[in-house]
Amino acid sequence: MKVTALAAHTPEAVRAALAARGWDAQPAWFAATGVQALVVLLDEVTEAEREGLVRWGAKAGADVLTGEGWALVGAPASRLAPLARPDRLPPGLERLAPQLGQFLASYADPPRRWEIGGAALNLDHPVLIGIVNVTPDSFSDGGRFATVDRAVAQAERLVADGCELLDVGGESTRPGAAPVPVEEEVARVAPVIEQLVRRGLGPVSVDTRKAAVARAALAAGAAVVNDVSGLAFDAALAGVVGAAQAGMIVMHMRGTPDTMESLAVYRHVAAEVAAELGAAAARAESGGVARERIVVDPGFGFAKTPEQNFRLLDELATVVGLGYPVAVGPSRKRFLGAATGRPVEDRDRATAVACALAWERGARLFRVHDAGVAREALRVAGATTSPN
Ligand code: PMM
Repeated sequence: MKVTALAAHTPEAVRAALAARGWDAQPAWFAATGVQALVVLLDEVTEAEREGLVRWGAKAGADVLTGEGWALVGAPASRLAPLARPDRLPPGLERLAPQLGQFLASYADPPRRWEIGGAALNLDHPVLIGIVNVTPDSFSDGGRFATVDRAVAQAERLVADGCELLDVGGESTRPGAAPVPVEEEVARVAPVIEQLVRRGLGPVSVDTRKAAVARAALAAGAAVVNDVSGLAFDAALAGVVGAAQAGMIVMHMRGTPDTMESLAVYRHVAAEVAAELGAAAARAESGGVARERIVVDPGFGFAKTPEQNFRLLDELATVVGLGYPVAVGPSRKRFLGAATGRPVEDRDRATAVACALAWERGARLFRVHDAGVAREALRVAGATTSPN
């Protein structure tokens, strides 16, 4: 007999082993996701539920670690599956089924498309989102593309480098940035969006927290609204996006750019960011944005210390577990400078590595200032993942 240790960090190795033994692609993928070891953390668990889980774990051969109010369950996905089925659930564990079921379903069959205004983006490969900042004070390229012509030239470069969506922002979100009145923000972004769409450089996204700016941007041809406040800034924003049937990026942050640094306090950053982001995405859905139009983003650098950003990057699969496509925006951020010692204008290599790591953990969209190096890194990372 010969023993081979298979790589168990994703279902790929099992899928490949089964395919090599003649299995068809679909059954091989589903079997591979079934034997994949998963760990779920349950909070707000009652004493009776804890006891029920321990009993179930002993019978099912699952690992169950518990403390007061929580349980951590580790088992292959196929063994967890009965816990998500009301007809096979052990009595007393009914509260577990809906959320676990949603997680297992999206794990085995992740979203493959993102519906945006008038089109859809295919997520079977890394999708680059190019940043077109039209703010005079953005932290990395402030002032350089502050005119329409310059913004168009930058957009052309980004598209030539493989960007499939252009994100136009007219308000800096760095700490201490001056607030921009609605009329000023519209005057910055609307003419640029109009030009980009007219020249066929779209689809275009608008980076704004404000419903009034989003409305003007959508009228100018934007197909996506990217809200760094996760619908915490302007409650009317979801209705505007929903009515226009546009796409929406819901990003995680706490507080406002001025208060966020004092709010970077977490006991378990990935779990808390995922929970808060899940609530923000639910706000989007109940405000009228269809689920298939929503992308979530953990908000690197927003209310997170460098250490917390790295922890979050490593544990990004927890955010992916929400079941929405995940976008990330590590581009040129301070935590990359903390690791490399490089100044902001020399962080595109570090950005590319962060993007590749995020792809491996399940992110599908990557918001970058310079697409050239990121595209190469993501081509390599993407080539390690076979389409399923
Ligand atoms: N970061 C910034 C602005 N907008 N949007 C999303 N979805 N994700 C991000 O990480 C993000 C964002 C800040 O960076 P910039 O000032 O260079 O645009």
